[in-house]
Amino acid sequence: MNFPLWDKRKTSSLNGVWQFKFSESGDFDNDDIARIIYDDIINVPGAFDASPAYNGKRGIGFYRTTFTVESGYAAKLLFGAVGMYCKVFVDGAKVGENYAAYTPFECKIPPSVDAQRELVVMVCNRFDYERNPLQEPYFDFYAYGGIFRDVELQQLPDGALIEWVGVHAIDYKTGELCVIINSKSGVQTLTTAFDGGTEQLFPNCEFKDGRYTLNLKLKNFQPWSPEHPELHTLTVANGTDAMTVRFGVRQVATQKGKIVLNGKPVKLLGYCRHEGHLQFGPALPLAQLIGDLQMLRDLGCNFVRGAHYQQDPRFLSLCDELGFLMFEETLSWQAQPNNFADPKFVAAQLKQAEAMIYSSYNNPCVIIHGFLNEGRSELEEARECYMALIKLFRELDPHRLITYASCSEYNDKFLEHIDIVSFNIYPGWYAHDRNDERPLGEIVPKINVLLKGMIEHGLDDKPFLLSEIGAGAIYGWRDPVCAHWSEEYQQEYLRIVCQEVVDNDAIAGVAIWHFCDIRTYRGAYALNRPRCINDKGTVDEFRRPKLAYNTVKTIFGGYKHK
Ligand code: ADA
Repeated sequence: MNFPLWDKRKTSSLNGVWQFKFSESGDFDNDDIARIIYDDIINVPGAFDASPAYNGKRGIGFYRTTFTVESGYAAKLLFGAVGMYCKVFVDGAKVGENYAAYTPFECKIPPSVDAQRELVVMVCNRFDYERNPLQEPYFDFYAYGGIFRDVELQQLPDGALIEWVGVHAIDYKTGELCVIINSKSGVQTLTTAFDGGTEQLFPNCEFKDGRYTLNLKLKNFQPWSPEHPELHTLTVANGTDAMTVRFGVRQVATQKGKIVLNGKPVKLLGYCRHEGHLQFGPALPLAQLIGDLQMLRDLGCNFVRGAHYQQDPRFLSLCDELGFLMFEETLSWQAQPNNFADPKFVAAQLKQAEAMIYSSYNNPCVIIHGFLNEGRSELEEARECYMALIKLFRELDPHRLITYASCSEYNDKFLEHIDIVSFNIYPGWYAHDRNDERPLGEIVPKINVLLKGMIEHGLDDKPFLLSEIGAGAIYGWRDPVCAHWSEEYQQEYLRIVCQEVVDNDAIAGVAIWHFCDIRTYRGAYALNRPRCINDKGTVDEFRRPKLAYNTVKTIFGGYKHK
């Protein structure tokens, strides 16, 4: 079941078949949606440009459906994710817009005398930096268009709404919790209940600036951990509205170069994972989300880095249930000085980061928050943006570790401000020595140079994470000379990486690049991406295991069924 639940709102899913019109030349500024003639149907959620009829097309997809809300009631539409950007219209009037492809957003719908309402979403997948500074054509993953994730309708009760509830553990041993509730300012009476049990009453709760904080104590629990992913629910009600969230009691910290979960060091063994599939784009069916985690579990992983954007909330929910640890990050790829100098870019980064913090606040699986993958963090021009993001994460969610995946090594200017030093490195793949026919010997020395650097730069109290490392292999390409792109080369490569990570105490973890093959550039940027696919998956785009699969599994230890 997906959380949160709003027990007093009439909710319904708007997923399903919608009317559709695709326009290659459509004008995103033209709000006259009454003129649209819908000549097709499409699935929601889904990426229209991953569907056979509109594969690879860029333009505007007009989506139309109807819904009902009792006459006189206000409502809310909750969109899980719409890429690349969109405008939302109800009964012909604009009720919202969104310019961050993987970020959830909501639109408030005013009451009407008519129960039947019309919903149109204008979805554009054209690169347009002015509107959408978060996605650019040079990114190494395909930018899809469509309503990617669930759409939910909520009919709202009259009165003060409970907008958000966040729970975090003050003490994972005693079960002391801090509960933050966002609602209307003023005095309210609240009730709370753990796991659907006895209610506790809290009269005279004074909400200031729309927020009230309660300290509660959960009894009879065990801390959440990969070995024991125990989850609980908390229902907060105010007479008018009620919200149920699911959480786990756990604490994450760093200590002497280790990541520490509930007081014990944990080594992170896992993969970076784009949410992608050739047939579905980023809108994966539940069976695929579960299938991906079954494979990761089978490999012996306990860790996923969600690259390079917020992953499906259903995926996070499954990670909570199965006990995976997550590095969650916002959408960005190799941001440049022109981006950092642009207030529009910085504002968009902060906005999506804030939305990510609120939406996954209660997922115990998320232990690390990240941002700006491979931004130019070696440049002074990047400082303002990095520092603003670090400040935001520290203020809104001080209970998680923060990092960013850097490719600047020790030229990086901001490592001292984050909790984990995370480096993306590709020794032996984008090899230093291009004459070497088998540059696998570069891998371990490179890791050791970086580890030495941690001491030299006074960073050795921080954990060291290999946030990316990997090699490409084309599925089925076997080669007796074990050349680049062969399954054999990737197998050898990952054997060395995984063994080093497991054996070397100074490495806090690895997120191998990458779990599955994924679609990327179509233009000439793809000249080192055979098939226009990033082939560094340990499984291919249809999740068929390559040779390296069993090697990683043997070293990581595989999964032992309980
Ligand atoms: C980078 C980047 C990834 C991917 C990878 C690669 O480190 O962060 O998104 O592009 O390189 O495959 O080369």
